[in-house]
Amino acid sequence: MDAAIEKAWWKECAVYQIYPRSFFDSNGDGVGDLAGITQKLDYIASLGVGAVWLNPVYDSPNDDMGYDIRNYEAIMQEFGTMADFDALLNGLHARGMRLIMDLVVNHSSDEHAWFVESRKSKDNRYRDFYIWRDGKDGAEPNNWASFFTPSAWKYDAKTDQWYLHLFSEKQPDLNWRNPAVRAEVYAMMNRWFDRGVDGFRMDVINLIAKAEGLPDGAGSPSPEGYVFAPAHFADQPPVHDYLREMRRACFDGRDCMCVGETPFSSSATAFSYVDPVHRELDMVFSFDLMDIDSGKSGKWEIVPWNLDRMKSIIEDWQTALTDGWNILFCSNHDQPRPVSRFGSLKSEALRVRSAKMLGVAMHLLRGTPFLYQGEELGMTNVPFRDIFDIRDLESLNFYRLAAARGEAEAAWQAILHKGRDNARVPMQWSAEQNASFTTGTPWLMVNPNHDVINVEAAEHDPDSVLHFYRKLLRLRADSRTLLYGDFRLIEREHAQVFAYTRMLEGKTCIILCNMSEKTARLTEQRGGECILRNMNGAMQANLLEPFEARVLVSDDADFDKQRSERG
Ligand code: TEU
Ligand code: CA
Repeated sequence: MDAAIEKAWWKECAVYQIYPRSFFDSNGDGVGDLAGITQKLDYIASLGVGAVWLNPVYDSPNDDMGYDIRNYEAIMQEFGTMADFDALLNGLHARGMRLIMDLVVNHSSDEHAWFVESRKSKDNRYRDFYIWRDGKDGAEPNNWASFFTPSAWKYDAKTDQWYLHLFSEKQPDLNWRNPAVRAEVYAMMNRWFDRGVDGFRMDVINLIAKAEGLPDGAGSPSPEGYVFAPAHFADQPPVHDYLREMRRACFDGRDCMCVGETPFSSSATAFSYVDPVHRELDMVFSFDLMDIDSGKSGKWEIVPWNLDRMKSIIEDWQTALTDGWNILFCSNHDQPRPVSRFGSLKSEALRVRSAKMLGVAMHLLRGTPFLYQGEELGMTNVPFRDIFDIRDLESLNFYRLAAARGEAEAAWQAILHKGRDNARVPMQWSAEQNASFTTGTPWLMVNPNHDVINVEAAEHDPDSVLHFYRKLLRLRADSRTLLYGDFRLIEREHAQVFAYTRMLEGKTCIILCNMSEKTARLTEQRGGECILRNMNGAMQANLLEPFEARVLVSDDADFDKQRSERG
């Protein structure tokens, strides 16, 4: 069996994503920090994860919460010191866990020394570290919209030119065509590797090459008259050249995990990045599932998601990456909480059951599970009171523009549903004040439901999402069938059930998830021993209770052996 499978630690472990600003505050300033994470290392280890992905911790003015880096090799003052970083890294390694850093090199902060120099003059040696162009007829060089602002260009009077920023004005895009930029980035990455980090999650890495000549985008313009043009800045051919160069310069010879965040990539394009022949990246984050409830005009146009589409997306990615490897996730710092989005809050019992079901549905697929902090508690979206509770510039900019068009209320409803702050409120440690996240004033409000949803309560509740997630990850780790088995969709036409099998050398696991609030009748009897279920009570072979998840196994000697060994 092993001969047919290319095993790797980063395929077998689960990864826990920590948003440091909101994980735990050790010094009472209301902002999470590295020392706070170190204080929680035993909790993190107790989840059964093999690695931690830290959102950016580098020096930053925090225009985009750390995704605007001012110094790639200094720690953000609010998060602590490099000594705090080393203590966290050593603490993770001492517990057999690895550390994955967030690498944001499509753009830097406009306060980065490179950009401060670059904007000084057209002949400055750093001028070409960024993308500067003359205007056209007194306006922007092209019609591109940015993710966060109407135009993707900002005029700089000092040199009478415009610079490109696909995100905020304080996030100028780096010019990856410039070999000096690439050399600086690779050297910086190698210094972090030499410090002991175990890999990188690379922010929007498929956007680092822009189309030759920066042509205007086609398609319907935004209300402000700009066109969002990923056809000209996503998955451009030079990205492969840069990633292969990066692998040679940084990854080769190292036992590391390097994953890419690749918005807009199709599963076929994703495979071109993770194809084992070149293995530019080990795996990528897909957006298809995260955009399942986005309308034509983007994330703020909320449309109902449907199960048939979810099934076809998952089957597409599982199939396309059969010879590659998938990241399994439904939660991160940019996305609303999955239990609010795909589960049920109709009752506390259904919140707990549907949160567990979503964990089974996602994390027993073929790939590496990425859990986002609080997912293991079934944390929910937040009842923000008004726009003044919001901190994320993506939401604030969207709201301001919508309000100017008289659409404030519709924008507010969209923010409540899909604003990124939903996932960024403080981790809920207890029912105490501020959920025991801080003894100070939290930088972002704490969800009032921390009185019920918190780590302390979950530890004392054997039926909590937390205990279930631990079981789920252990079950996966103990079974080569769940780690490396093939994926096959079953119950394809079922309107309520998402189900699939994982098979390896005649051993089969059947994963059954009723994603609806009604009892579901399976189309065929599903035999086998039930080794995991997200609820107690009588179980009928071909009926699934609302939001019930069930894992069946057929004569899989692995489980018997592992279970008897574990006792
Ligand atoms: O996100 C990239 C990205 O595509 C997001 O803008 C996403 O589409 C949007 O947030 C959905 O609401 C990465 C980081 O994860 C994000 O936090 C940063 O703001 C962004 O890049 C810029 O660095
Ligand atoms: Ca702090």
